[in-house]
Amino acid sequence: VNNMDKPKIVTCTAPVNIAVIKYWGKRNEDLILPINSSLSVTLHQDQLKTTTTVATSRSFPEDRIWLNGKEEDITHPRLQSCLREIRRLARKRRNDEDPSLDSTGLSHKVHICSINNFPTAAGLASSAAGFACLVYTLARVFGVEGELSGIARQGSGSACRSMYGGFVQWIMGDKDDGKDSVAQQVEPETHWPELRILVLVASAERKPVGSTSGMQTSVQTSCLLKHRAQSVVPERMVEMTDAVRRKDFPAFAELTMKDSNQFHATCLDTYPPIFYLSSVSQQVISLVHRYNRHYGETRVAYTFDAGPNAVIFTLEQHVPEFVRVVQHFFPPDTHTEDFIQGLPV
Ligand code: 2P0
Repeated sequence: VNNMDKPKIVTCTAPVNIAVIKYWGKRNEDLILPINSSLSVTLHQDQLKTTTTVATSRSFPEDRIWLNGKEEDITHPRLQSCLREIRRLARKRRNDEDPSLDSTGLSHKVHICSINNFPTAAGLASSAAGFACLVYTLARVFGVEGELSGIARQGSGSACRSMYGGFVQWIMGDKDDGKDSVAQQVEPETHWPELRILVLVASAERKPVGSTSGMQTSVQTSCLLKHRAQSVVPERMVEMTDAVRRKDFPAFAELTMKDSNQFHATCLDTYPPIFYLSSVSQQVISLVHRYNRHYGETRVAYTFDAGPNAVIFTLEQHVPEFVRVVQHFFPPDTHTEDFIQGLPV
């Protein structure tokens, strides 16, 4: 095999991010432009993450993709957007900056292989890590650098926030072409070392209503969502950024819980309504409030995305005790849902 025929192979990982000010609703479906800004915390690389390998070779007759070992449809419009945008930037770079760059490489087809180390589509932000990782890995393969969150956004909105570590905001922007709808780091991952995230998996099943169609119905039918996007989130973005900067846990925690609750309220205000929280989720919510009330201060916060699994924020010093409390009320090795429903009344 001569050098030209040798596949080029790059592997990268990208972590999940957890929104504390939620994204829900698009103003442009094709470009994935949101109706409000959002803010999230990106997990560490060694936790919930996607690992993606991209190989490129002149001997590949077509682009192909495998997700968790199963081949998927490469013609998916969002995948095509990401591939097209990366190849466009690669061509631009060759034309503008470095005409000596290997031009055959740009026309080579890719084989993409992506694996999550957590349940896919159970409301654990798998598309965020997935598209962030895809875009970053493709960029490395094709030698593209610079702002890539705008491309990740076109794969899945929340993916743009996983392009950065630490505390990240996705600025909604106001341009029609979406050029200003990008992610920006608010504080780096080193900013708040005491902050901890626990994921309480209430169900690892696929969610019944996907985020994309769920938020479409919400935009069409929920007046609460309109109010939230116009009159609530702008102020909360300022307050949350400030709480993060000051490492003010009670302020951060209270805003996080309120924003999760309002997001789920907009789901209930959607017609027909969408229920992502289960009875277990509701019990976790009650438990967190009882726990905080017991200490007379906000030590723990919950947030829920498009599924019943709770994401808990707390500080390092409270982790062992809170985990004991959770294990007490949700004993391991029981089917919690059956267990609770099976209790005598
Ligand atoms: C978020 N979620 O901010 C919110 C909170 C779920 C609840 O971003 O259609 O998978 O691909 O842009 O990014 C889930 O929405 O939707 C989401 P698309 P995405 O994390």
